[in-house]
Amino acid sequence: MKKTVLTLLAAFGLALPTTLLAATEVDTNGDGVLTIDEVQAVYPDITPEAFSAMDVNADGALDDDEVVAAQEAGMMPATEG
Ligand SMILES: [Ca+2]
Ligand SMILES: [Ca+2]
Repeated sequence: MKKTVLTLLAAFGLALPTTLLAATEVDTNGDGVLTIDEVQAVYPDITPEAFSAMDVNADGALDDDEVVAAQEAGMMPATEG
């Protein structure tokens, strides 16, 4: 699956930030946003308080922008490669 995505992206000449790839891996149900359950499954150290801090619009899930912002702020580890 991931290889297919990467191949498609390469075909379109797009460079996808590693942060988005990491988010895709964490998003186990593939709905495009990360719930606290999905986040904690990968990052058990992230507390509900930290999750709330990352959930800027307080809708109970992290979208791409929120994940990128959290990773840039060092609140969520960015998985490399
Ligand atoms: Ca999800
Ligand atoms: Ca949100």
